[in-house]
Amino acid sequence: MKVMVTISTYNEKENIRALLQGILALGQGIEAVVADDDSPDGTWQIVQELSRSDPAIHLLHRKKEKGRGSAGRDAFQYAFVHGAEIIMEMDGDLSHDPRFIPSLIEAAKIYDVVIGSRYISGGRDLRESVARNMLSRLSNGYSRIVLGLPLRDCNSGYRCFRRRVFEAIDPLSLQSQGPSIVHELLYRAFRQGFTIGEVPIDFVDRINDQSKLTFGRLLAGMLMVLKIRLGLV
Ligand SMILES: Nc1nc2c(ncn2[C@@H]2O[C@H](COP(=O)(O)OP(=O)(O)OP(=O)(O)O)[C@@H](O)[C@H]2O)c(=O)[nH]1
Ligand SMILES: [Mg+2]
Repeated sequence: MKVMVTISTYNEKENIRALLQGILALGQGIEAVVADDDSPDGTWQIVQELSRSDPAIHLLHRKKEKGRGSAGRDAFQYAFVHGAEIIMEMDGDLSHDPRFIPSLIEAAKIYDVVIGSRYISGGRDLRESVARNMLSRLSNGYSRIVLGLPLRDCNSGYRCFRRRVFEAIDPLSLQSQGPSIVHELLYRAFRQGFTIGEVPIDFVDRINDQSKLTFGRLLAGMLMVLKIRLGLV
């Protein structure tokens, strides 16, 4: 069974090598697709170098378009057209540990969509900042209520999809330019009746470099969730 893990990256040079090595070390023939937006720090060069010696690593070096959403869209599309039966996504900053990949894949035997969840029993948000932790919970509660999803972690970007999800939802039809692609895809999968399960993960502070989250980004994200609910996205 072909499994492809998609990772969007922007300035993750301190993290991407260790992440890719962690994925390959799982030793299950899992392939990785990195969609990088021409990161000024040269993240894409590291991935390019690794991809030359390992055919399980694929680089999408995006120069025309920028954004977490469209990068995710392109990576899903790549995995889909390359025949992946299981298509995963995770962040590229080591806040998602590859050691949870096998449990997500295992749960995909039961569910069409599997969420790596901080907010179910056994899942943890281990970030140091209590404020960030609280903010994430509030923002997650908002997403759950606005989208009407009977799920605990609606903001998680650590997820696993069976191929059939993308047979029903064309990756190229995803509209979000930014991080709200997480909600757009989840909401559409839910509305189409796909089964969705959650497995526990630990979510940790991004390793190396500064957080890119700002108050403005948070508000923009909340607005996008509302637009998704209203069918404007
Ligand atoms: N290709 C691409 N990837 C992006 C972009 N913005 C963020 N990412 C990547 O998307 C993933 C999630 O973004 P993060 O910046 O970690 O978002 P976050 O976890 O909400 O916030 P912090 O980790 O606190 O900064 C990471 O792998 C980022 O490198 C972008 O504009 N383009
Ligand atoms: Mg992060």
